[in-house]
Amino acid sequence: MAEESIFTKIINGDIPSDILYEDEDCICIKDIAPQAPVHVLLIPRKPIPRLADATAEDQALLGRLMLRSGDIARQLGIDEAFRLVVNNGAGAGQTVFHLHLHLLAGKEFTEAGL
Ligand code: D5M
Repeated sequence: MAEESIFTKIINGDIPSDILYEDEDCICIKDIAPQAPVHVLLIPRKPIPRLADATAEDQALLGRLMLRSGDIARQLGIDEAFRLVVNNGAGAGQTVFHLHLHLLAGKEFTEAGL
């Protein structure tokens, strides 16, 4: 079996974390190394390693994650301007191989990167 990701450990409560939001599908935590004044991670409980590993079976889950990101942005008061980022693969900067959406806001974004 593949080793548990740090996010699975957080989801299981094995590593303490400030959970801002959670439901049956996902949790939302503050990023430990924020790249913007607001930087949270939306993490599905299901440990899909990379977006490219998601299958048709995950279609509804992926849709719900997108909808949740809008809800969380509203809760955080950043729904007028935020950026949603998914890094897929080490070459794209992915360091934790458990799918997660970066929700970033509070600064001016001028290009496609973080
Ligand atoms: O993003 C992985 C992100 O996960 C990166 O921005 C740091 C963050 N991270 C790593 N460990 C933790 C813990 N323990 N709490 C909160 N945030 C964490 P990637 O897209 O894989 O580069």
